[in-house]
Amino acid sequence: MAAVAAAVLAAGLSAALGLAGSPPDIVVPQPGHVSVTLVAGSTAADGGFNFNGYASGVSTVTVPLDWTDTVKFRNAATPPHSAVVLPFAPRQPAEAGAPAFPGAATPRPTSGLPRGATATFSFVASRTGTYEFACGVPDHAAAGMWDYLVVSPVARTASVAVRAPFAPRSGPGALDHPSLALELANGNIILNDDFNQRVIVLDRTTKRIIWQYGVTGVPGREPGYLRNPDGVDIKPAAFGR
Ligand SMILES: [Cu+2]
Repeated sequence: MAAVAAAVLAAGLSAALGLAGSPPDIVVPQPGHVSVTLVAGSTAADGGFNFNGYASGVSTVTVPLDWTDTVKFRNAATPPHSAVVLPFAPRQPAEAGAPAFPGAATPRPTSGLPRGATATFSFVASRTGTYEFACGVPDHAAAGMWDYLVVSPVARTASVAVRAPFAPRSGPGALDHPSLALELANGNIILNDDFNQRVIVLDRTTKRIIWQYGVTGVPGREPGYLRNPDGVDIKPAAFGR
C-alpha cells in the first residue's frame, strides 16, 4: 500500500496534475540503496538558492528506513554551495551544524564547493523522521536553499515528490509537506497534507480542493481533526457493511 502510494505520488501526481521541472534524480540500483542527484543552483529559482530548481521544501525525497543513501552533489552556480542532511527545522539555521547522520555532508559544508565542483557522500538513513537537504554555507538555507528528506518506516522504495506549482504558497490551497497521494477510481487525487493536519481530495481537472478532513493547521485527536496525518487508506466498498 505505502509503496504503491509513494509511486503514485511521484509519478501519478506529477503526471496527473501537470507538474513541470526536474525533481531530484533518484535511482534505486538495488533494494536498500538509493542514489540522489542534487544540483545546487541548477536554475534561477529562488535567486539560484535551490537544489534541482526547488527551494524551501518544494521537493521531498522519501527513503525507507535503514537504506544507504548516496548523494551526488554538483554546484552549477557561481557562489559556493554545499549539501548537508539536517533535521528539518521550521526556522532554518544560519549555518549548518553537524549532519543528522554520520557522513551526510559534502566536504567543509560551511565553505561550500566552487562552481562546477562535484562531491559524493553516503550515509545510512538510520532514524525515521523529517530531515532536509540544506546548503551549509552561511545564510543559504535561510534564503530557501533546502528541500525535504523523509526517512519513512513504511515506504518500500525511494520516491520523490514535488509540491504542485499551482498550489499557492499561502492561503487555504497551500500544501505543507504532502507525503502520500492516491488516485481515486474517478481520477481525483486524495492526499494527506501532513503539516496542514488534513487529508484533501483534489479534482483532477480543476486542481481544486473538493473535500477535506481535518482543520487546516490545527492538530487534534478529536473527531474532525488530524494530527500529522502520514497516510491514507481507502475502505473497500464491502468493508463494514
Ligand atoms: Cu548555498
